[in-house]
Amino acid sequence: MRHRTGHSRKAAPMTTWHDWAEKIDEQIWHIEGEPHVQQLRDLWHAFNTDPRTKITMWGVFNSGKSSLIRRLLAEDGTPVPESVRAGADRTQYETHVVASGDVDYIDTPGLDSGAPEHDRRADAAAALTDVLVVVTTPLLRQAEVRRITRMLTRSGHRYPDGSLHIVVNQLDEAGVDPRSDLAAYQELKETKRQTVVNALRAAGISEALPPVHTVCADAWRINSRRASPVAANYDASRSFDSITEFVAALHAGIHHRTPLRHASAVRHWTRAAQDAIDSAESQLAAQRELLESADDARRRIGVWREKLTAVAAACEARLRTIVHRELRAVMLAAERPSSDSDGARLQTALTTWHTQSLHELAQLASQFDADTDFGSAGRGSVSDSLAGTLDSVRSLGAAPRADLSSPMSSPTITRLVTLSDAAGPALRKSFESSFGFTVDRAASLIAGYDEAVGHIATDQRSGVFAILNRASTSGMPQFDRERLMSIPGTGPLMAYLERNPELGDPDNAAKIARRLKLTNRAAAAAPIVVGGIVEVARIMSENAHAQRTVQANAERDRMLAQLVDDVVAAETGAAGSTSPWITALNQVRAALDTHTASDDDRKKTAARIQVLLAAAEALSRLLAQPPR
Ligand SMILES: Nc1nc2c(ncn2[C@@H]2O[C@H](COP(=O)(O)OP(=O)(O)OP(=O)(O)O)[C@@H](O)[C@H]2O)c(=O)[nH]1
Ligand SMILES: [Mg+2]
Repeated sequence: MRHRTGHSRKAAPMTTWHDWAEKIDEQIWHIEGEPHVQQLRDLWHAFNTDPRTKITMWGVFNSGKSSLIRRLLAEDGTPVPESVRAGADRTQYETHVVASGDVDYIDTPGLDSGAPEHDRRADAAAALTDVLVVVTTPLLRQAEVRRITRMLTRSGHRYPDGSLHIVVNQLDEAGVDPRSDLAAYQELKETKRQTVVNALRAAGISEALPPVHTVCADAWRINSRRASPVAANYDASRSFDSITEFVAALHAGIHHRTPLRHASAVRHWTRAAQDAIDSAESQLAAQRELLESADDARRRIGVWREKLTAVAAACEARLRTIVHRELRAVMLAAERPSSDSDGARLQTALTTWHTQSLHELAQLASQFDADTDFGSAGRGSVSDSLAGTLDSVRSLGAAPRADLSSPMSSPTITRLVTLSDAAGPALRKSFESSFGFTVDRAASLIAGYDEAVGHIATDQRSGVFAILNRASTSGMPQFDRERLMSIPGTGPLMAYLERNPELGDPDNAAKIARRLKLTNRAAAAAPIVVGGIVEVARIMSENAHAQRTVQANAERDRMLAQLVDDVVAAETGAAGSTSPWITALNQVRAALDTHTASDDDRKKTAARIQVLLAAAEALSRLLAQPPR
């Protein structure tokens, strides 16, 4: 909350500047934050609660500010303190306050001495004063005029009568010695005064031009080294140095202090607003640069992402080709009765694919890592965040290479693959066309068969089966029949096989049982290991081969496509897959995401830009409509 002044809020002009200052305060807060605004409030409060009238000397170094204060103190009869010294050197870097009666004279560091901090201090003091005395010399240079104009402008030109004096000092050194020709000296004084007035007018300080005094604070520097000069010490120049007139004008202007204080408030907050606008501009430049480089990074990350997608797509396409080729080989082998292809080739192919693909991924990650621009742009986090990923990708990439001969670690092998729903019905149909009866019928047939077999002792079964298998192709000779009768528990089995000729012999029954188990597992969407997939492929192929129908072939091809999809999905995209490929791919993706996750930062930057723009604009508007 803003500090209230001692004046009643009901006083109309007070309310006006007060509300205005509060609005300025609010906008500066957006740009500079609380501590800065609090400092401004404190400064104002300290100034405004001080009942003493502040008269501040301000001007370029060596113009005679300190000498003028020494003179004013001497004229007031106030002892001159040690701190207020006149010198040929720029020795003053601090602001000194010297009390004299109910007035405070404020001596500020000289301007344009090459220390911006001094200028800043002097300008700050100049804004918070009842009366500003701009001290200059007849040598008034263009740069000095610009300096004065700028300071007045940045304070909002708010200088009511009595609050601003321009003192042209050191007139005794302007070219004419007043002791030899007073008239010529007075003429020169007036000429110099006009020169200064014209220069200020030309610089735009035309309306309400403040009084311009031509004086000698310390003619011939007589008192510059005196520790504590008194009025009498200046008697030699009193007749022409115009200090008496200046003192009179100075004191006449400070009788009504309220308008002076209001003007001070306007100047203080105007100057603060100008500073804040400048600060907003430099902050805006920085924020925009931030935004640009963020956008640039985002574009380039986009390119990397596309590269990653391309690598992933190429690898996955290659996997599809490999799996298709291998499963097709399994199927074709199945159609040649002697062949005994298994999942080994598929496993090897998958291992090789992993090795190659991870290598490609690691390469891409390295290239990304080596994209030095990301590091040099001050966003080292890219490389940092990738480093871990790279390591793990590299180790993942290396592992299959090292383990090429050892058992495959691919999820298709180590984990179970779930056949999609489509496989179930297809397998059931395939079962029916293979055996001529339904899966359900097979289930009850096999159940009865198992029950019948159960009557035979385990160690006798293979002998019994051999006889029965032989019999199904060449009939059963008498001695075989007799042997069977001699083995306990064969009766029920023989009877069962005779009652259910679909079962054929025990070999066929075992085949039916195996297919039944597989089909049921697939139908229930149960997991099937890669061996299972190979087996399914073989069965489909055998079936198509046996039937030699277009329909059976189409079914086989459909099934092949289905199996390829399942394997590829397991390796590259099945939910929850722990395939090294998926893990590595996700890690690289995550690294890219981490870098682009600056989306929030970008939003913050964009929002900050809006805040700065709005606040700077609001301040400009407030400055254009200062309180009356
Ligand atoms: N001849 C002459 N010299 C003066 C007059 N007033 C000041 N000087 C001299 O000018 C030099 C600078 O005076 P200062 O009072 O130190 O000037 P300043 O503006 O306070 O200087 P900084 O504190 O460095 O900014 C000193 O040598 C003074 O003696 C004057 O009226 N006439
Ligand atoms: Mg000084």
